Amino acid sequence: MKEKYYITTAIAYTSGKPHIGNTYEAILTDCLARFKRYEGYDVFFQTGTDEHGQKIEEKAKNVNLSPKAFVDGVAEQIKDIWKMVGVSYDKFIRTTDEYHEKQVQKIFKKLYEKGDIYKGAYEGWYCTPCESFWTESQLVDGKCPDCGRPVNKSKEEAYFFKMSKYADRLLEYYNEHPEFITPTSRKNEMVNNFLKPGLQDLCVSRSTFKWGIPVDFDAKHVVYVWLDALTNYITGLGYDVDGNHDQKYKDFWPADVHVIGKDIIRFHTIYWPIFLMALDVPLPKKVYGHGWLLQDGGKMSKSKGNVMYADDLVKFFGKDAVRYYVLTAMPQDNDGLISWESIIETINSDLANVYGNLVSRTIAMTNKYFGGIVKDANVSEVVDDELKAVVTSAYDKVVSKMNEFKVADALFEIFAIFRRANKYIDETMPWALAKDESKKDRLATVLYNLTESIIIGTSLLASFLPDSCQKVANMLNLSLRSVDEINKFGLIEQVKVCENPEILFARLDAKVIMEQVNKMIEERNKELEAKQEVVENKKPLIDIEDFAKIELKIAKVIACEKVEKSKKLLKLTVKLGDETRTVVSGIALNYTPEQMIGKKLTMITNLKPAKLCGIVSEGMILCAENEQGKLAFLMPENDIEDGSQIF
Ligand code: ME8
Repeated sequence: MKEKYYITTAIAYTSGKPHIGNTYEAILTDCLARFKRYEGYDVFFQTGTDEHGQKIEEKAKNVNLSPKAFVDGVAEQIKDIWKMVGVSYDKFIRTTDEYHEKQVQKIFKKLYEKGDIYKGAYEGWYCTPCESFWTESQLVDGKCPDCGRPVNKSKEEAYFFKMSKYADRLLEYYNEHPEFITPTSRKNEMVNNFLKPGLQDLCVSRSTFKWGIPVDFDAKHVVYVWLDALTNYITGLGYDVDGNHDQKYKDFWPADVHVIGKDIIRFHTIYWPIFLMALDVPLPKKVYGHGWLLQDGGKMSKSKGNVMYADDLVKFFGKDAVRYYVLTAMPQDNDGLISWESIIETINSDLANVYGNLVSRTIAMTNKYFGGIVKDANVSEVVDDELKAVVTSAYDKVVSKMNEFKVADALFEIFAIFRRANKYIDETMPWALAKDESKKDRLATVLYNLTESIIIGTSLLASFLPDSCQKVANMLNLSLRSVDEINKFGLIEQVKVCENPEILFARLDAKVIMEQVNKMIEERNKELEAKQEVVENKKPLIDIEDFAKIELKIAKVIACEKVEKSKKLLKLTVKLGDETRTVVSGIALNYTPEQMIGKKLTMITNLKPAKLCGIVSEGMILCAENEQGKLAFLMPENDIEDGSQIF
């Protein structure tokens, strides 16, 4: 029976479209999963979305959607992007899935009944308009970091998890499993910064917002995100608090590895194992914390039009080129850099010059010299052994790099085959052999060795660049080589390659591409600015009761004069049925007093009186204004009496 292997990504927040940094993690995990499948494991690969919390509730409100409708949209968008970059997941879990929600409620209750969760109070600085708690250090100049308004010291009832109870057991687990946290350098950070100073209890419920899984025995509270989010790794397999687990859970838990970013290592190596200890569930074998993909040396920010998204990149360069770039751009343990220019450079140097060129040259020469037939004529030379040694030693090297999550290094080992094969072409000079009829057999062997090298390298590369590798195999009219045969050089008996090979990775003209990219960024920035304006001008939704507070009536202008000392103001005397009032209005740049006389206008009649340039204004005239400052009054469409109410 195949050995089981369970691998997961973090679940992405559904606060918006994921950028290339988030997508990197899905691509990385996909390569690891595909390679394990290739090695012969029975792999279960889970990814998904983290959909609850106040931030998401707010985002939904900003676009006038219910939180569920909002996360439905983003989850679909994330699935589309994962598909676009070829993420071969077995399960996409959403924290709004009914099964997950039910289990989280049961987990919460179990831990409460066990005494690990208790009711306490969350203390901090509270911003009433934002309904948010902040710690002292989060405040900006003592004010709310979101809206800049004053905050009050406040307390909120909340449930807490007793983290400290399990600290010693966790330390013991670290010591017994030195590779639990990978890279191991991150372990010291956890021990020294969090465990040694003493673990703080973790807030696991909130009552100031609604968008979360309700605590079923205390309706005021929703489960606060990490207990909800982390448990996805077991609920996705069908873990059941009451012990009626699905077969998947029995087969695949504990996870072989959780692949996550460096910013959330603490949650995965402290809180997650402790939750599991409290539930009496075995701990995952490994947490791998990868570095971050950074743009222009800094963090990606969605508020700038230059943020890089996988779908744009795929549109410009294709799926496999994007996969190749992000995987090679990330050095082990450190952050990687991404820019449009460096992607173009990498595509040209590695994919077009090294791999694509090797494949197209080999196929072209096979067609030219042998009518497309690859067949060994057994005329070997010493240089062949060097090539074969590189090709047949690659698999073991790749496995060892992949086991250490050094994916960029694994790719380097595979490309060593292609580099060596290109050098082999230079060394053997097939075009020279072709000129000499007596060297025809040697030429056949050279092209045979090249084809063997390509199909072995391509089979190894298929976990990383699945589509391109399949295309290469098709062009060679060969199957990708299975793991049992990956080190066997010389398996092809005879094959006829395709006549007109497709160009796999065309060389890109950086200038042309960058012009297109800059145009796209410019347009994107314009769109963002326009959206920003809409958001800024947008007012919150109001109830009909709010609207009913405003009294609107038809007012007829019976007198009008300029306000002295003011360029903008006119003083209007208006008639509202039996009543006469004075209104000061900022319309003098658009209308003369004479133009105003006799007009029937819309007026707010219950505004508190205000003094403008010494004149008491007893209401407000409504008018529309366009971007150029042009005004238009709102006037009745037939001759209705002044004083009429507007509803
Ligand atoms: O953290 N480069 O979700 P998320 C590489 N919902 N990886 C990056 C990155 C970058 N520039 N930016 C983010 C969350 N990531 C939680 C996880 S798991 C139970 C809950 C990584 O959408 C980040 O480190 O903010 C994380 O692993 C993943 O993308 C999702 O981030």
